[in-house]
Amino acid sequence: MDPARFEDTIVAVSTPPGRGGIGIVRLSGPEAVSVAACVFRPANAARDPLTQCSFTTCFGHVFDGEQVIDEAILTVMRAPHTYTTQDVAEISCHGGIAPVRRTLELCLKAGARVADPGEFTMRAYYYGRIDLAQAEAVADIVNATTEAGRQAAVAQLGGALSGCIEGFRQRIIDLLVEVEASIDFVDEDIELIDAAEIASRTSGVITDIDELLSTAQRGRVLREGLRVTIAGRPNVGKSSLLNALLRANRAIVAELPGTTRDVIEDVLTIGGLPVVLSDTAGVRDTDSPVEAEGVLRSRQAMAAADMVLLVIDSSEPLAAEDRQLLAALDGRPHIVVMNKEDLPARVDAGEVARLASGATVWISARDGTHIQDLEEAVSGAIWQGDVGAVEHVMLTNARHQQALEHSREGLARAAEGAAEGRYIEFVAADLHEALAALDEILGKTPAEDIISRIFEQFCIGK
Ligand SMILES: Nc1nc2c(ncn2[C@@H]2O[C@H](COP(=O)(O)OP(=O)(O)OP(=O)(O)O)[C@@H](O)[C@H]2O)c(=O)[nH]1
Ligand SMILES: [Mg+2]
Repeated sequence: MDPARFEDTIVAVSTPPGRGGIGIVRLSGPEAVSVAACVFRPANAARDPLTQCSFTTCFGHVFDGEQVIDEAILTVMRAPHTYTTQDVAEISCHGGIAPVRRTLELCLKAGARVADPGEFTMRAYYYGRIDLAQAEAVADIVNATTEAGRQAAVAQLGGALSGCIEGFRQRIIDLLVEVEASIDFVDEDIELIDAAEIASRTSGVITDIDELLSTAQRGRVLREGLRVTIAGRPNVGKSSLLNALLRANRAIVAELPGTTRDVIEDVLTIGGLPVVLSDTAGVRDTDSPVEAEGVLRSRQAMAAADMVLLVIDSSEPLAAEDRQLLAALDGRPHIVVMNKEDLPARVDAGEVARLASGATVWISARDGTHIQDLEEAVSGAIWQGDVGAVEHVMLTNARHQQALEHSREGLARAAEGAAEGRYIEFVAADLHEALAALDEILGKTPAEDIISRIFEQFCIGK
């Protein structure tokens, strides 16, 4: 991050490449409006982009010399109340590849340079309009594929997480002030903070950090999707269930046991949650090396899953493989899916209930009956009955989670050190470490590599 580069005027196409109704070429920097004025001429000759008021638009044309390139609208936003805090100009032309590219080239010729990915947002961060966690939320909003993911990201952009981290910071700073005062004034006759006070205040912050950390699992689900694995012995209807949930003919279904040999994965939304669903090979002992490899992969997929949908054929008595699979669930989040409810039931439902702790849902994957009940059970199990609800403050980012854990360790060490009567300087050093970890989340002490890694993931023009 070279601050001198932020004084350049940058340009980028902010709309996706390809054909569309409108294509926006966006400029930011001290020369943003004058570059736009070189490229764009108002239809009303009395108007001049250089004197155009902030947050107004003007109709006109993009010109290359005397050649009209396209009809366009110019929007001028003047510093400091803009996305980047600098002057910003946007030229909205027709969204074809040719007009947008020509407009971009003309802006480059007029003195702008091509923006790096995420550079508009990086400027907003650099000039202090948003902190690093908010900048990351911008990328999350752009990338959100589900309603729940969008909601969490918007709350983060609005400063919900930042406010919470700031609260922790202030409490640590207040404590540090008193701890450091007792270092400085150790020989003087003033009341110093004691170990019990340090311990109780650090543990108060730790409790609140833990509460925030406890949202991380849900947060990860929002970003990466819930990994749901469909498992069961051969021929119980696993592939039929995948197809029923996807409402598509994705996996081969056949009467022959051992049809699916590999893990088949697809993505869908259940109750506003992104779900990565995988169908696996039926688990049984087999002499076929290919099927055996499939069974191995099934077991791996089960082990990696956030949730297992264990399918049982309700039209048959429970088999030894069913019992083994039920036992293998072993406390992992799961739902027992009693399939083929369209056929007469021959399974001992009581025995299944004794072997599994999770919910049981009866469906027919072939006919598509009660699939919705299953979907509700999946989202309900993760959100504990509160389907799709997004907490106001939520950790959705692994970087934030790591930094919080780091901060928590520093606080715990400080409390321990105070309790053991260690030198107060050591306690202060641990508190400083806890504080520095929180600063990392907000980007207060920017570490170059972290910042460039974050902004590299942005799309051009944001
Ligand atoms: N009657 C009935 N038959 C079903 C139902 N679901 C699946 N089947 C049938 O059961 C057979 C096996 O279905 P699949 O979906 O291929 O089963 P699978 O568990 O993926 O099997 P493998 O891939 O071999 O492990 C097919 O003949 C399906 O038509 C159902 O709800 N009712
Ligand atoms: Mg199958």
